[in-house]
Amino acid sequence: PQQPEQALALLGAASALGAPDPGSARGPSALEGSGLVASLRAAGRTARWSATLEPSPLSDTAHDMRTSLQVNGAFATRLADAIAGLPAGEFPLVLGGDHAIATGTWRGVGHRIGQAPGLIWIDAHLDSHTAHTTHSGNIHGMPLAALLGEGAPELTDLPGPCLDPARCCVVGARAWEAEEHALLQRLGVRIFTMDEVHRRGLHAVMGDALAITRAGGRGFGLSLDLDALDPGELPAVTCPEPDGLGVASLAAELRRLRACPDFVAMEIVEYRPDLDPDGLCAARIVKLAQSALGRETMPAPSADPSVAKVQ
Ligand code: 4U7
Ligand code: MN
Ligand code: MN
Ligand code: MN
Repeated sequence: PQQPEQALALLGAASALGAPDPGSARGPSALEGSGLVASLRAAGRTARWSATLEPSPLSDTAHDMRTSLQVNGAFATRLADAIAGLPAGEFPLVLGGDHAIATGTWRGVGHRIGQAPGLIWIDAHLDSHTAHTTHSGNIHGMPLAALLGEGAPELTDLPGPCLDPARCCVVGARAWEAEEHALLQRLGVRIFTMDEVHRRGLHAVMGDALAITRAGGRGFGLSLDLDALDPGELPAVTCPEPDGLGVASLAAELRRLRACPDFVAMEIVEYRPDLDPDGLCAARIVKLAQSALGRETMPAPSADPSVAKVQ
């Protein structure tokens, strides 16, 4: 099983430097305020809020591409260092922020475990542009490419190993541009589109995703972009896309992670508290985190007394 004795170290990454809207920068404080730590403790885990990283105030201005790459790279480097510096035996749960923070998260995790982790990237998007192919100029559309060593040096020259494309996959994709799709195809990253999820079911797809990312490695992680979920249930994200995953069905699949001793880190990104006035999305995010990280419980004893008599 996932080492339930491992304490969860929650780490806020309060950056929206990669996104077109500043709203996701408030994600960590909103999730902290919605009782995430207490909910994880209620699910049987030891948990603490370790720290929240804020971007330097100087980086919070309008940017050209070079400056954008620099400020996002600088933030990612600080995040990678913070993760690498967590006490051994703690499990990092990183709360965004926009998805550009992933550029730092998974390099830091690799540094921690001494090897590139396998990575399941659950997202409506592919996030695999480079500075040369991006249509929007937004850095949160680039982190998977950067983690694979592709793109500008500001995002790739970080501590810790780059990812191995053979042990990465994307789940839930339904909106991308041709260039980023071509990049992942060339590198051999498996893409489980929403069409495939509809055809085969999320259970079968997640089974394949776990096999790919766990094979021959020392550990694997999950990067959860909340826009993978259906905007009908989780609208408080920067880039909602119709026809996404259901909260209940994803939660059911995330429970499988509890049984994995090689599950080494998780991140949750792109939450926009400014679009969640009643906190409904926050409650669903807490449920998803509990599903992945709650302590594995024994099957409930049978309520039927005749079963006990039969031995
Ligand atoms: B997210 C986009 F053009 N591809 O590059 C881009 F459609 O981290 C979207 O997945 C990126 O939320 C979405 O800006 C980034 C766009
Ligand atoms: Mn993303
Ligand atoms: Mn996305
Ligand atoms: Mn987004």
